Amino acid sequence: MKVHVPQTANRCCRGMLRRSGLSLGQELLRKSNLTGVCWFHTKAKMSRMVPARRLEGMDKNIWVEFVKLAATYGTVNLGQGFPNYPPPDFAKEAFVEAVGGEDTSLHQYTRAFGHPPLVKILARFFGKLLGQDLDPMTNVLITVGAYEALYCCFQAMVDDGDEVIIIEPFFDCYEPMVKMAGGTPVFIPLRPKAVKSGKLMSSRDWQLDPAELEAKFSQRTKALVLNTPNNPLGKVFSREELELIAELCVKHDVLCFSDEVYEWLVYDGREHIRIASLPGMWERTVTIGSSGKTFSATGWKVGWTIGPDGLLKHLRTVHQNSVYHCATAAQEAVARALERELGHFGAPESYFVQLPRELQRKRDLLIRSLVAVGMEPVVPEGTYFLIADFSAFKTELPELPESEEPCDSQFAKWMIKHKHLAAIPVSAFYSAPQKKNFDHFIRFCFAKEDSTLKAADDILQQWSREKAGQ
Ligand code: IK2
Repeated sequence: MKVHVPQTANRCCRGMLRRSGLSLGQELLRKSNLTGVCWFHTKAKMSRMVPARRLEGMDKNIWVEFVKLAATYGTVNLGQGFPNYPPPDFAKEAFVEAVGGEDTSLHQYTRAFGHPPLVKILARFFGKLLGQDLDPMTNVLITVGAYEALYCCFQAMVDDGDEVIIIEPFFDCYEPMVKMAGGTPVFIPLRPKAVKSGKLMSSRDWQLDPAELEAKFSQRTKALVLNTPNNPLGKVFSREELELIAELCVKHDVLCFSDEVYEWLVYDGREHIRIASLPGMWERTVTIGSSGKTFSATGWKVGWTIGPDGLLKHLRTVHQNSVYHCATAAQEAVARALERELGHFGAPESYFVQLPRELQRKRDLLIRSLVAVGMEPVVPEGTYFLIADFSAFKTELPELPESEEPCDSQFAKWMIKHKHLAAIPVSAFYSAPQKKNFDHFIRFCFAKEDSTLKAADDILQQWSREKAGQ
């Protein structure tokens, strides 16, 4: 929505008003008294502790809040997305060798834009997957997890006044990162189709409306963020859906930041399609990956971007002036693990073949537990998350005072404290206007040992019996 900026406001205030959207803009106008006196500057004079304007409204973080809650109440933790089983032996051994082996250079800095063995193997691997001849030095950039990859994309390519299309539900950091870069997020929801009663909904039933999507593109659209398979829904975008997105990106000359961190985690024979492989998309797409998700080692924080040099050179500028470098030993370990995987590509002993098979089994275990107690899961085609409708359990919540806090957030907190089971409220993956429309879902992570899933099942069944008054 366009914000009216009075000529009287000074430059600082005008920029802030443009960036912050209507509601905050109006508030600032009120505080600035339309006199041109910048409220932020007045405040700043009062205290050196006032943070930079770009931090306005960014202080809350769902992971910080829920990780703390889960730890405080000693829960069975199906909240944050990390496996509680170990990475595969070959990856662990590669890390141990990197840290404890003869090559002491692995304890020192390596090439800023990526350890040579890692960028080389990634170029070979993704060259094959994307049908491109990749130069390891210019088409690959190593980052501190996919988080930094996303940050580099937005900081490098999004300018004041640019719009970025984000498909909802979305991984929560996209919105603050776009705003911190000075851009305006433009949201488009995946809309759930009604399913026949008695049938479980699938993440495939959540779809974009093509006309609604097209209407989101404007002269100011700089980029679209795609996340397939999608966190939190588990949706794997089909070829037709990706072709529609690609067609619009090409037509409107828009970039695509494609977050594909769950690329190997697809189920029921579904195929993960890389949008950069579609016609006209390579030159406008940055593909983002994560060894944390790929090798079940989220703590290693090795991520990557793959794309044309014309885009990646700008991401390198952000990287060299912020993070500069990622842990060498971790990069070496990921390089060796990918080397091993390339040698077994598509074979039964490949971790990328075994992991999704194992996770599909875990997904089905959790689905059975939830269905048995009357929570309605949306069956995910990918990722290691599923969302479940907890409406049948809403009555469990005590009468709470009128609150702005979405119902799912209140419910998830209550469940952690009283049932010692952690999940994440799905409203955290929505923009403010949509939160209340999707606040009857919570997200569970099923990348857990069977014993953890069994412990969750015990809690749910016991709770269900209590609820039924048995
Ligand atoms: N992109 C997506 C879609 C992610 O899900 C993540 C990791 N999220 O995990 C937390 C959770 O949802 O519970 C990232 C990017 C960041 O990946 P990395 O850990 O490689 O920085």
